[in-house]
Amino acid sequence: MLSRDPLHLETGDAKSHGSTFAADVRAMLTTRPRSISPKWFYDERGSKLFDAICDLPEYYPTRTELAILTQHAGEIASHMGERAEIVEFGAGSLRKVRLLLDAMQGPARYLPIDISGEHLARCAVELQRDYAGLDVQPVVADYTQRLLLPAPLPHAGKRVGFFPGSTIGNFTPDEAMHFLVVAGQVLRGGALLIGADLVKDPDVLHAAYNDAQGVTAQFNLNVLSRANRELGTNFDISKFWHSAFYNAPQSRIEMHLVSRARQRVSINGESFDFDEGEAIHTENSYKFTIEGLHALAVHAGFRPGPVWMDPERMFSVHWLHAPA
Ligand code: AVI
Repeated sequence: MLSRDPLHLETGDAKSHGSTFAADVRAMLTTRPRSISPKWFYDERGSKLFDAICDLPEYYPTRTELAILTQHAGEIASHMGERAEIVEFGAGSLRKVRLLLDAMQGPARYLPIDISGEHLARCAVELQRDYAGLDVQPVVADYTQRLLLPAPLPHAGKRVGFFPGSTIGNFTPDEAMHFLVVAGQVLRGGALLIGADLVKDPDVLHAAYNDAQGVTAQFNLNVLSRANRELGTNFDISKFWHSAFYNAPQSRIEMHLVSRARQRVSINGESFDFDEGEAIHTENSYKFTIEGLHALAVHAGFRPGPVWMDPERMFSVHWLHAPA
């Protein structure tokens, strides 16, 4: 069976994505202190750089979460029950879900949601090839907006959301709450399986975002290269430093791009100045305690269930019961 054509939902297609990048880059240039959303990291090159980050020796989250999912897949699958439907938010390359599908009892349907339609369609076809009996329905949408998903199949079991990778940590607290409320609405009566990176030794965190090979630096700088490619800006990439540090009072890694010199950047004939040392804030990556994640979930209407962790308590995977 071939994968179905992706469903395109109005909440965010490729076009609106493009024009908003232009607006966000302009807002970053015109507003101080300067900042831009980390969602703009993920063009084709940025997605490849992120995949490379996931394989770095210093970047523990991906391999730790994979180990947790591998070790506990059977138990997680028993919570899902028979004929469950998986909805994956920001599905990316559809790698982690395979661990769940392999352990599940007759999964009814898999709905991967992603903003990047072409990549999603390609990965969905590959997955469909490997899981011939599975109903795969890719959905192209911005899952951070309100979501309207296809109705559950008549004989399906629970609808279970899957949000791995601690991507929730890249949201502001308000965005995280908004995401959980929206997820609760589409998962009514089901559950959410969510990965959350944990608070830990700041040296370990620092190394994870300042790798020796400089891949994270390239990933960070890619947002400026992307602006040059797509919007015709003239950022001189060699004139910005990658800076990542742990802000302990806020429990988050912050990434910035710091101007190495006084410089001028232009877009559509307009010029903007950067002082030496002036920074663009590009990403927050919040780290959680189990209690903190539970408090957020309860506030959004979820009821905490089991939590799975690695022996060093580096990373956590949570089962959250969705509102009825
Ligand atoms: C996708 N996200 C959870 C990653 C993180 O760790 O916050 C993005 C990332 N940024 C730098 N390295 C990885």
